[in-house]
Amino acid sequence: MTRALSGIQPTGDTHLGNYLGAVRHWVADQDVHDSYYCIVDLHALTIPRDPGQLRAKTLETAMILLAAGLDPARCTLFVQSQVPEHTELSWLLECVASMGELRRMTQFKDKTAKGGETEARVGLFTYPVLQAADILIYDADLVPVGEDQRQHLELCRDLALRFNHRYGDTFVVPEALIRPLGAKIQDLQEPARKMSKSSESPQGTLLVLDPPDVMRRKIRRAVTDPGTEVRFDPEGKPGVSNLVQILAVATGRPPAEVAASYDQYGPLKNDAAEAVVELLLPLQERYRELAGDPKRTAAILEEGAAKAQRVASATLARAKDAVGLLPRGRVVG
Ligand code: AQP
Repeated sequence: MTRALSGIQPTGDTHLGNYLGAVRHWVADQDVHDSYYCIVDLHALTIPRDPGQLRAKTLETAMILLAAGLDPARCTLFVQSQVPEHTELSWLLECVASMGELRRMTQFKDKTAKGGETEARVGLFTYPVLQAADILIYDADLVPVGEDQRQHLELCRDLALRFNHRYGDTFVVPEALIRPLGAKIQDLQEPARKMSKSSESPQGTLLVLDPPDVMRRKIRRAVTDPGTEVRFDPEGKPGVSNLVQILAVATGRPPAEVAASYDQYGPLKNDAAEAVVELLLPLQERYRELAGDPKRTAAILEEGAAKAQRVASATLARAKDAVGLLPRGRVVG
């Protein structure tokens, strides 16, 4: 069975982009692949964060994933920092990665564009290597992600190939699994930018836990484009195409067919809003049940971390051996 691995940051409120671009596929993939999903809390430390909020968001994110349909009997769900092997492997990979390739990461460039590099945390520069460790440590064949992660996945593959070339076959070289539809949901107020947990656009970010009326309002107030024609053309009509895409994914229809059934923006917005409400209501109901019993989720995460650690420690031992680190208690002749 192929193995899949993916992660989500507890950096804020889980949104429609996370759900359509990643989480819904994770749920479907559980029965297709040996699936590992982690809440990547260490990545959240790359920018300033309130400790209490980070802890709360980590648990909340786990509950959202369970509410979306992840089933601990069919996948392994865990918190990254509870499996310390990730950070140890990350060091080995940092000693394989080059400054030049990390400097090319567009997310680093974007996030340091405002304040400059000097004040940026070193972790913001190196976290794509930790992400590579998150993936390689599980011998993952596939990494289901949204479009924004394509460059990081390329880096992960390069590091795996270079490590294998330098030290002998150690890692599985993974493939990014980016589905054509829903992989890039745009901000509802700024359709040129992707919907993101860390953006400063509350009206542009539709949260999976938003009350139905708030979801409806956000979609009805979504920024559209000049003219009145409804067509799926993400370059020429980014706002309308975003709504068409959301409705297409929510209803399982091709975007061109969805676009062809509207000749005004208003009805498109109404139908997109209703489709999203219908899509997310079951998740919200299950979330409320889970939120009433946080110990249940903590126990699932504990079990997930133990299972993940068994795989991670074996891969880490292989990698340490490959680079020539002396194992404890062993004399090498
Ligand atoms: N807008 C999106 N459309 C489709 N997929 C998306 N993903 C994220 N945004 C979109 C996918 O969701 C998974 C989890 O990603 P994340 O936790 O990095 O989400 P985020 O909203 O991007 O979080 P942040 O904190 O705002 O991160 P930055 O600032 O780095 O963008 C991934 O599979 C991702 O592709």
